[in-house]
Amino acid sequence: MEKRLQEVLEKRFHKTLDTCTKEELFHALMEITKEATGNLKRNEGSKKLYYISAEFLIGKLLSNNLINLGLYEETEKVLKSHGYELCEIEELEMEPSLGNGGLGRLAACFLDSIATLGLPGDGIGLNYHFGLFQQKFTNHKQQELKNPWITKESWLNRQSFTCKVPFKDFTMDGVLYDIDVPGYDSGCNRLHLFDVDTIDESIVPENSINFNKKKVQENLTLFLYPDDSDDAGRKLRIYQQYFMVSCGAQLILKEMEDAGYDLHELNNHAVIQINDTHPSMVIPELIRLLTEEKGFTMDEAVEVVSKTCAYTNHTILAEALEKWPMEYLEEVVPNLVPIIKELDERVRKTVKDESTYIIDAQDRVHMAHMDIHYGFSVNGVAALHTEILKNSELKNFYDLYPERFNNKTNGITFRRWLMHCNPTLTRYIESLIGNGFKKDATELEKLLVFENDEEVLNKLEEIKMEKKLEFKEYMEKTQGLTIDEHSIIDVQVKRLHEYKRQQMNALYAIYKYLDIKAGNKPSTPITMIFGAKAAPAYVIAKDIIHLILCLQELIEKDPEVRPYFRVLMIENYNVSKAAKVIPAANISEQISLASKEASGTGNMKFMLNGALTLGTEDGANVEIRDLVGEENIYIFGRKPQDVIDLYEAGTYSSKEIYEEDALIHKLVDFITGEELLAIGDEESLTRLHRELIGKDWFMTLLDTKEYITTKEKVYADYEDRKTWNKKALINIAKAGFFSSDRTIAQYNEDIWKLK
Ligand code: GPQ
Repeated sequence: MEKRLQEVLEKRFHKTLDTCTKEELFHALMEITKEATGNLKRNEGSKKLYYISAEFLIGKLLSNNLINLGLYEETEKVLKSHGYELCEIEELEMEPSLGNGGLGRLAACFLDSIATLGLPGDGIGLNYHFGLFQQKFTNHKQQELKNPWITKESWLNRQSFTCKVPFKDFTMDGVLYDIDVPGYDSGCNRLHLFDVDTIDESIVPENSINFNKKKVQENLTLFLYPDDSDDAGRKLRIYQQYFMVSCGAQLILKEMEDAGYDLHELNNHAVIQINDTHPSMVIPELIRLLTEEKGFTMDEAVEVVSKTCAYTNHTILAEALEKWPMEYLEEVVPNLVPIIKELDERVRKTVKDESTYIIDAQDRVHMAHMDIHYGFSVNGVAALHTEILKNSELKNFYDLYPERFNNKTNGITFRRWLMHCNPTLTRYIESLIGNGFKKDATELEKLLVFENDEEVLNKLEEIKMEKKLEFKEYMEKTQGLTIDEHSIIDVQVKRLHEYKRQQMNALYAIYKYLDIKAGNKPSTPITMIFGAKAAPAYVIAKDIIHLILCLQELIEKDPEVRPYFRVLMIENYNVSKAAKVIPAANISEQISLASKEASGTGNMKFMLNGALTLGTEDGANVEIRDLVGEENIYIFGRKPQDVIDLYEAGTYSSKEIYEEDALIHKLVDFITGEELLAIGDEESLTRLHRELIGKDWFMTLLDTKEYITTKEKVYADYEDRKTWNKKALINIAKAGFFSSDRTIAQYNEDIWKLK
C-alpha cells in the first residue's frame, strides 16, 4: 500500500506521503481502492438478482471498501507512520445520501451482504445529483439546503450502456453510472445508477431545495424524493420511477440476451426484487418491452414476468402505499396504461374480491396490488410485520395466494455497523472469541461464557467510555456542544415521523425537567440525544423538531437543570453521524406505536454496539426481546393487536386522556407554556399542542405514562453498572441473528435461488 500510494501521489500531484495535502491523499486512496475493487472477480452464476430500489443510502465508501478489500489496517498503519489518521481522511469524502432512512440503508446493507456471500446480484437505482437535503438549525427550526455529493472524481464509473425512455411528450436518453460493490473477502457486484445528461444543477439556488418541477428534462434526477405535496411533485415522482424501471428493464433484457439466454426462460436466469412499490412499474414495463420488441404474446410475457418479480413490503402506513391516479399515468407514461388495464382485467376475470383489484373505483392504480398479483413472492421485513400483513393489511391477498407470503427479518451489515464504526469493540471481541464472528456473526454467542466475568464487563464499560469521549469530541467540533461523558447517553435517532413518536420522548424530557426543578436530581446525569430530519412538507414533524430544539435551549440556559439533564439534537443526522453516535449510546429508543414500525434497523445497530433497547412491542424489537430475554430489554406500551383493534373501533381519544390525567395535562400544556413561548414560535408550538389533544393519530398519550415509568426504571438500573454491563454483553452476543448476511442467505434460499 505504501509503495502504491507514493506512486499515485507522485504521478498525479508530484507529491509524496510527506508533502501531500489531505485532499490529495484522499484522492490517491480513492483511486487505489477503485483499482483494487476493479481487479476483484465479478460474482457470477447462471441466475442473477436485480435489486431495484429508488433508494440506496450507501453513505461514505472509502473506509468500508478498504475493510471489505482487507486493506483497512495496512492503510491505517501506513498513514499513521506519516502522521495521518485514516478517520480524518475519510471526513473529506462527500456523503452520498441517496436514501431517506431505513429502506434505503437496508438496500445498501443488502448490497454489501449479497457481494459478501458471493452471489451475483446488482442494484438498480437513480443517480440523484442532490441527496436527501442537508439540515441546518436556524431559530430552533429545521432549514433545508441542497446536498450535492458528486465531485469531478467520485466512486461513479460511467458506462457505455444507453437506452431510450419513452414518455408521453418526449423521449429521454438514459445513461448509466456504476459503483463497484466489493464483498468482504469476496467477489464484487455493481450498483447501477441511471441518469440523463441534460440535468441542470444550476436551476437550484444556493441555500435552497426549490426548483421548477415542470422542467423534467433538466430536473429528472436532480433530487431524491422531490416534495410530493403538489401535483407537479407527484408527477415528477412518476417520471423518476418510470425512468428508473425502464432503464433497469432494458439493462436486464440486454444482459440476458448478451449471455445468450432465451427470454422465454427469463425467470431461470434473472430474479427482480422490487423494494417497496416505488419500482413496481417494472412489471408492466417488462411486459411492454417483451411484447412490443421481443415478439412475445401477452400471455407469454405476463407469465414469465410474474415468475421473475418478487415484492417486499416495508410499511402498513396507508399514506405510504402508493396509489397513482390513472390520469397521471396517462399524462406521463401512456405506454403503460393499456398494459396496466389488461393486468387489471385479468384479475377481474378470475378474482371475486374487489378489494384486490389493481384499478379501484376512483380510477387509482394500486401499485402493491399489481406486485402481489403479478409477482411470485411477497415478503414483510420482520416476523410481526409479516403476520400483520397476512392477518390484516393484506389479508385478502393472503387468502388468495398463501404460498406467496414469507417473512425476511431485516438485518444490517456488521462490516459497517461493528467493524468500521467500533474498531475497539471489534478488536476486543476478537481477543475473546477469535475472528470467526466476522464471517459468521452467530459466533458472537461465544461471548456468553463471559457474562459473569468482571474483567470483561469492565472492559466493555471502558470501551463505551472511549466511544463516548470520541462522540463528545465530535459534537464539540461540529456543533460546539460539550457532552458529559459520565452521563447516561439515551439516543433516539431516525427519521422524524409521528408514528415513531419523538414527541413522546419530548414529553418525557418535559417531565424530567419539571421533576428536577421540583428538587429531584438524578444520581447520574442524563443526556438525551435526538437526531432526525423531517420531510420538508411535513408540518407537524417540523413542529416536533421545533419543540425539541426549544427544550434544548431552555435547558442549556438553566444552570439548575443542565448539570443533571440535557436534551441535545444532532444537526443533519446521516449515515456517518449514525456511525459516531450509536457506539456511544447506553440506551436505544425504539418507541413507535406498536404495529406501525415494520421492522426498524437502528434497533439492531444499537444492540450490536452494547446499548439496551427501551422500546415498544413493535417490528424487530419483538425478535430482539425473544433473543435476549425480557430481563435484558425494556419493553412497554400497548400491544400491537390492541392498537389494531383500537383503530378498528375508532374509540381512541387523546382528549379524554388529557382531560382525565393531571400529569399528562401538565406535560402537554408545557408545550405552550410561558417558558417555551419565550424561546419558540407560538404558531408552531400551538399547532403541535392542538394536534396532540385533538387528534394524536399515533396515540402518544396512550403510552406516555408507562413510558415515563419504564424509562425511570432504566435509569435506575443503570446505577448497578455490573448488571447493566452484563445485559449489554448479552445484547452484543445475541445480535448475530441481525446480520444482513443471514437475511440475504434467507432471501436466496426462499426467493432468489441463486447458485
Ligand atoms: N421504510 Cl415504506 C422506509 O424507510 N421508507 C419507506 O418508504 C418505507 C419503509 C422503513 C420502515 O419504516 C422500517 O420499519 C424498516 O425497518 C425499513 O423500511 C426497512 O425495511
